[in-house]
Amino acid sequence: MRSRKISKIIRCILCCILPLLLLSGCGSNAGTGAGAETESGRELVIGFSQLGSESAWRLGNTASMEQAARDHGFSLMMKNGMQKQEKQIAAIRSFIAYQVDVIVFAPIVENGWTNVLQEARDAGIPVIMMDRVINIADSDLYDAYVGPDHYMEGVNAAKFLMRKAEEMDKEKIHIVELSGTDGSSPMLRRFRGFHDLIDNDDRFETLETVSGDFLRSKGRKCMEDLLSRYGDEIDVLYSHNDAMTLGAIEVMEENGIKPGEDIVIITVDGEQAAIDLLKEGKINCVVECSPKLGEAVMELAEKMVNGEEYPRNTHPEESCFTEYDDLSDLAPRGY
Ligand code: GZL
Repeated sequence: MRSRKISKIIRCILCCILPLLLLSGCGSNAGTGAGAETESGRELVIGFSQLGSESAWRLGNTASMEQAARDHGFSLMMKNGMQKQEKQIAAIRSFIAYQVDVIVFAPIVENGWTNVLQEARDAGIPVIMMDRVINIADSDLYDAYVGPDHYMEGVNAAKFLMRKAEEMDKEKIHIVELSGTDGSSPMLRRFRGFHDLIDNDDRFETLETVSGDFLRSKGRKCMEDLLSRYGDEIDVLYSHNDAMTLGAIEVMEENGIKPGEDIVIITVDGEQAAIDLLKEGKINCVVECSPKLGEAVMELAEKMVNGEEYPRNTHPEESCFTEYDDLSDLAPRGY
């Protein structure tokens, strides 16, 4: 009995101190819970590799993970990959060395994860992929995915445009596209979902797709370049996230262009700032992508550790907000 108590105390100390040691020097933040026990009496430690802090969406996602870990009384050991896959791989390796109970990671890009996931598998640690998906030959190297369906987001963007085109009264509708981080699943799939519908319809022509890396600053820069190349040929902006859209809108307004009128704007995420602009008529369509994934992740982690059944894929419910909708009752977004 006494020795159980002592080992519990040691474990508690390790839970509190080791994460701090592991995190030191990497400039990231961590939400640490009390190292609570699951039903089976084990204290649950989650190693979480977040990919960066590039957008309000991402900050909302991090906050959701921290809040859910606190609610469940789990210890969350988080490392910020600062947009670098190598940093994420190093973080996952440190979680393996620490022998966390579950590894959660938001993969910055789709490729290049096989070795580190094999190492997690060899160590017997379950892995939850969160937010973005990967491209891997052996899909058994991760255990579950919690996150959106990025392909459907692209489809929803295209469906709005097809409806909008009916009232645009143009023979050809010229589109410019701001895409997200190259090689990332939201970039690849939002592109494909959109183009699978649009490219077969000769009303539409995509002038150019440029990567703004999901960053507001790059959204600005790309829009400046696009305007200097295509000027008022541009009828539509399709942007893979709100952060880039906000940057692009600033540039349009500086150039005397009315966003939402002179250029139809379709954006993805659903940050409060984008919804506000939709209500003001400066954005025409916001495809929702929810960052609030923490609760589903923690529930899954608990099931995994307790040996209960769990779903392989969990997608949050998402919708699409457009200028055709009554948004007066829309609750604050929280991100
Ligand atoms: C979406 C996610 C994207 C958001 C961006 O699942 O990976 O990354 O659209 C974010 O805003 O930075």
